[in-house]
Amino acid sequence: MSRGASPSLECRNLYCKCYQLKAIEAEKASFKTSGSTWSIKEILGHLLDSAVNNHQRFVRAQQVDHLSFPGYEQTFWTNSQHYNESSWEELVDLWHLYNRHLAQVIRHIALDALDTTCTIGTSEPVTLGFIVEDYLHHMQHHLSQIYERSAA
Ligand code: NI
Repeated sequence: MSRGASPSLECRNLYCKCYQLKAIEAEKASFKTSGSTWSIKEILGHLLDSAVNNHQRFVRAQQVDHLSFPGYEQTFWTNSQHYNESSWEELVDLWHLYNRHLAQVIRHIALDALDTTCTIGTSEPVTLGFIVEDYLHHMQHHLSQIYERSAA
């Protein structure tokens, strides 16, 4: 991966996010406005689900010419793992360390592997490079959502 392509995964940046997340009180992190709306813990849990699914894509796509991989049903994933019962601090640590590892994975993807096409679930094929960018945008989107929610 070209250097600097994933600034949001740089160690210092991740550490900073981790610090900001831990500043949110656990009680606030588990607060649900309604049964169907995710709490802050569940949003971070969703980001973990995204991390573990994308981890598989990042690695598997480097081994083949074309990757076909299942999608994941996000509501089922968050509900079935009961993230609201998790310790907030442990959840943040898990998210932090997992992404530190993913930063290493992404850093070592060869440039030509970024062109490998991937079909995820029933979606149109996209390149591995797109999947990496999309992973980072998706993370930023939900982190902003968490910060907004925590400030409310
Ligand atoms: Ni999402």
